[in-house]
Amino acid sequence: MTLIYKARVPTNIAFLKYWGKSDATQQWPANDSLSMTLDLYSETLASREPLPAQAGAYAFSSDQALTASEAFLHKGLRHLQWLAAQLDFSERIYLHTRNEFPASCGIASSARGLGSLTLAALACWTQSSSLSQLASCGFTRERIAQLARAGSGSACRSFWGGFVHWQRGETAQTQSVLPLASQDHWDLRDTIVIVSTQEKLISSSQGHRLAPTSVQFVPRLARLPARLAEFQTAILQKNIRQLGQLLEEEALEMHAVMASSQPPCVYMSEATQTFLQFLQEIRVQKALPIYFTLDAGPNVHLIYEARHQEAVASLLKTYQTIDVGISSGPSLGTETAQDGHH
Ligand code: 2P0
Repeated sequence: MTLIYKARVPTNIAFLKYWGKSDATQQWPANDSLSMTLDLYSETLASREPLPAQAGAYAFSSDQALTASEAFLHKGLRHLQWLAAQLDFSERIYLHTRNEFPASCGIASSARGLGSLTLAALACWTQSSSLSQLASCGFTRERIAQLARAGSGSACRSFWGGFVHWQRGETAQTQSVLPLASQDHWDLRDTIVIVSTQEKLISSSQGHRLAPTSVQFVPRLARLPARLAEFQTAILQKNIRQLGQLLEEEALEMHAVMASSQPPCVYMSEATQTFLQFLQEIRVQKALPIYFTLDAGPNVHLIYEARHQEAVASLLKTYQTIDVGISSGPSLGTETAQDGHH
């Protein structure tokens, strides 16, 4: 019998965006960010025994890639090796990550992917079968989030449910992640409209490096503290119109920084523009409070209150969509398998 540690970590959508780093080696963001944790997960299975590779999944050992096909392999393997060296865990472990929705669909999967990889590896190395057991081994949620951050900055926000604030702090060492409000606070939804399933040409890490070359980067940083306060108020007061206005302003500003970087990174496509025009029209016609935000890609996230779910679905009948609610955060458990098979 093989004991398998199973970590599920959700993704998140940034309301206030992390775009640009003050220090890439210490993974220190140039600004605070704020996100909503989404009910869309990556699951990583970890074991001391080899795990069979399965279609659509990745498997790693601490020193060798077993199967993989995408950029995630490189990022994940590098992170696993970094974790082992950082924490002095030399035992070889096997990991197998799968995304609840295919990563090939162009949906940012690095926060949940790197988050679940980190959680599963730590559970396996410390033989912890729950989050509380991990905490008693010295791996509190805060510490796990900080370790995951090294793999992918946005992953640190995925360790809490609801609405989450990543504070950059005064120094790289004093940055922290704080929950702003729980998943029960406000029943918002995110409908992701898939306008393109193409892999992006410029990785987020490259994009972060280019951000400071935009003339709009420094003026943006000056505006962000005030915008953060407004976002916090809109969320705490559940003011959807204020939230919507801030979301759109922020998403377009991030894309303006991207597009004015040298060289430019253009993540929006013609299909994105066409969809945003369509959204503007239906908003006028139907007077529906539905707002958009964007990630580092062409797909559109529609944020709205859950009571409008049916109306949104009927408007988007001809589009490919993923409709998600708010997550309560990660989970950790164990299962057993015969001879390393599961
Ligand atoms: C965010 N994004 O706040 C922003 C908005 C994309 C657009 O964080 O280099 O994969 O691993 O820290 O976290 C995507 O970047 O970058 C991202 P690294 P990450 O969600």
